[in-house]
Formats: sequence, structure tokens, C-alpha cells
Amino acid sequence: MVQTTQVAIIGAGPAGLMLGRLLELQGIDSVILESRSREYCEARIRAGILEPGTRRTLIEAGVGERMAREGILHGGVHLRFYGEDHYIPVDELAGTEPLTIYGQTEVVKDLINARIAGGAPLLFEAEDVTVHELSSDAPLVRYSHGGQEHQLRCRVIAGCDGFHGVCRQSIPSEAQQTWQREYPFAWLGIMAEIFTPEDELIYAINERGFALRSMRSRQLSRLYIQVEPDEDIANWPDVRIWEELHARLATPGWSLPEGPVIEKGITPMRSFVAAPMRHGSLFLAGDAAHIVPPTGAKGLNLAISDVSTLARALCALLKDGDATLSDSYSHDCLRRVWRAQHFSWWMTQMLHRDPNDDAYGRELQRSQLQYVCSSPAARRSLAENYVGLEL
Ligand code: RFL
Ligand code: PHB
Repeated sequence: MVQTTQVAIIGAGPAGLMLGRLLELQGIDSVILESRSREYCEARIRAGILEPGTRRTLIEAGVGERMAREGILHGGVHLRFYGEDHYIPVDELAGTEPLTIYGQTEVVKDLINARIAGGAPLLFEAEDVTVHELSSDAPLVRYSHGGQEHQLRCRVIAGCDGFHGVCRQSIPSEAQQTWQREYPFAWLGIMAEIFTPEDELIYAINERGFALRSMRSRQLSRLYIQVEPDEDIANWPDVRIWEELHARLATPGWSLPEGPVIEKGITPMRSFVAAPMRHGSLFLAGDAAHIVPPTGAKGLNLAISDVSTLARALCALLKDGDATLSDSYSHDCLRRVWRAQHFSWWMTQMLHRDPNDDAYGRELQRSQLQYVCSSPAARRSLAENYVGLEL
């Protein structure tokens, strides 16, 4: 039997779930197909910093209540390098609301709960999803679920299935251009039970490399260190991780408290863009279309801004028959995407120890850090990009 819906959404990450929510509020039907289990999606630890615009979108969509209650507002970041510490008050410099510390896992849980409460279809463990007839106005999605094969006929397919998903790969290579950069390092991240009274993030670099102190709550810290790109987590017992964190983050008069490590993993660093973000009736959003290294904390925020743009475009298309916004969707998103690409690359090269760099390169990097921390114009530029530009 062939089911029908207006929008078939592939992937229940932040992009797919938020798109489903925004469409539901506009009375547009969708079916969300997700390959993983609900438990897996709700436990996957990823981003944690929400721009003011993302916070607003969650609240306006009626899924921001727990975030407003439990999220921690944070107004700035410390840049710590070679013994110097500088505080950049990003909200004050950019003239915006503060950022919010609230884990992506929590955003995903809130969106899943809202979807289930509203009764709109969300299928976990949907296998072998494939997309067809993309150049028609009635594309088709095939998938299997519960051991049975299904077909879903729709008006539009939203490819929100992340970097390794099927949607982008279904676009003929001659119809899409890609740009990418690999970095010669990765991030080893841990979640540790530590009580932290301070609200601010610390980005640090010294001769041993990059480190970041972030958090998920007052009781839960998220910490990262730069490691080799092909590093094996088995080489990193907790004691070695703490040793590196102390060596990279500590300054005179400040030391990092330790606590039990409850999760650890290694994330590769990559920049990637595929354009256009649309092929016929298939629209890509979030990591399906672009990846940034996590240094600028932009990945989740970009996913939410893509689907806000997409929801407006699909609303005009499906309710009023007006294709203006869906025709400009890719162009409209890519402006913000490339700004975030540049900022993420810029933060990454400024804050990591590149094994291929020479002594001259390292002095340039140190001079850049000193300039960013001391020039009012440079501080403001970092702040504007960190909170997310209104484009
Ligand atoms: P997601 O979150 O990857 O969701 C895509 C969903 O699609 C599902 N899927 C499929 N479903 C059906 N059929 C298929 N064939 C499918 N293939 C995949 C997947 O199971 C998944 O549920 O993409 P989305 O929604 O675009 O959201 C983007 C964000 O998740 C991402 O940008 C950020 O989390 C990036 N990122 C980080 N960003 C930050 O700002 N700060 C961070 O600290 C940070 N850490 C991370 C990260 C990304 C990571 N990845 C992708 C490996 C840490 C990691 C490990
Ligand atoms: C995080 O809390 O996971 C986090 C914070 C800031 C970043 C990246 C990740 O730049």
C-alpha cells in the first residue's frame, strides 16, 4: 500500500524534528523516518551551545519551556593562550541576548516528546530508506519498517539525515558541487560529573594543543582536547586525559576540578558544503548539506536556521502555491552557511596546534590571538559571529 503525506522528512536529528514541528504548527502534514532507535537518538551526545536565534526559534515553536528553565545563560568566553587569559563578553559586544548552554540531547528529547504528544507520525528504526522521482512534483520514498516494505508518496522530501545519510548521495554528482577540508587533528571529548559554579566557556591553546571547558549543567562538565586525527580512544585512560586537560587549561590561581568520567569519545574535524541544497523536490537541511568543525559551536545552530528557512518556504509552496521562497531556499541558506564555515575554520586554525605548522606559523597564530583579545574591532567581530549573525 502507498501512504501519502505532504512532506517526507528523512532523519530525526535536530533538523528533521524541528522542521516537523514548524510544519505541524502551520497545519502541514509530515512523516519523519529515522533509521535509529528512539533511545539511541536521545542518548547521542553532541553540541551544547544555542545561539540567541536558536533559543528564540525553540520558544516560538513551543518546545523551549524546559530549555528556558534548565538551560544556563552564558554571556562570554575566555580565550586562554600561553599563560594569558582574556574574557570576551560576547553578548555585550554583539548587543544581543546571551547564549544558552543546553545539550542537543535535551533539544532532541523535547522535540520527540512534542511530536509524540501531537500524534504526528515519527517512525524509528525505519530501514533501507531510498528516495525516488526527485524531478517530479510527487516524489516517492521507499523504506522498510517492522519487517515490511513501505512506500510513501509526498509533495516534497526533506533530507535531514546528516552527513552520512542517503539524501545527498541520491543527487547526481553533476547536479551538485562540494567543497571540503580535513583537519590534521580530532577532538577527544568527555562528560564528567563536576560541580561548576562559573557559567563561562574556556577555549585554550598552548604548546600541547587545544582544550575546551564547556558544560551541560552545573553538575555536568563537557571537556575536550585536541588529539591526533586517527587516535584510538583505548590509548586515553582517564588519568592521561586529566593530565592533558590540566596542562592545557590551568592558569595561575585557577585549576580544573576533576570528577567521574561518564562518557568519552573522539570526533573527527571536517568542513564540508554541498550546493545547491535543493534538487527538484528534495531539499537538504543541516548536516546533510554541510559540516563545520565544532570549534565555533555552529553545527546545531545552522541546522535550526536551515529548517526555519525551509519551513517558511514550504508553507508558501504548499499552502499558497507560491514557489518564490522554495526557489531561493538554497541561496538564502548558503549565505549563512558560508559565514559559519568561515568562522568555524577561523576559530579552528587560531586555536589548534597544527602539526604541519612551522615556528613562523606559530608566531603568527600567537599574534592573531593577541590581536583578537586586545582590539575592540576584532573582539566585536568574534562576538558577532559567535552569537550568530542575523542574515
Ligand atoms: P544529525 O543530528 O546527524 O541527524 C541526522 C539524523 O538522520 C538519521 N539518519 C537516517 N535516518 C533515516 N534513514 C537514513 N538513511 C539515515 N541516515 C541518517 C540519523 O540517525 C540522525 O538521527 O543532523 P542534523 O539534524 O542536521 O543536526 C546537526 C547536528 O547534529 C550537528 O551539526 C552537530 O551536533 C555537530 N556537532 C557539534 N556541533 C556543535 O555545534 N558543537 C559540538 O560540540 C558538536 N559536537 C557534532 C558534535 C557532531 C558529531 N557528529 C556528527 C559525529 C559531535 C559529534 C560526534
Ligand atoms: C560543547 O559544549 O559541546 C561545545 C561548546 C563549544 C564548542 C563546541 C562544543 O565550541
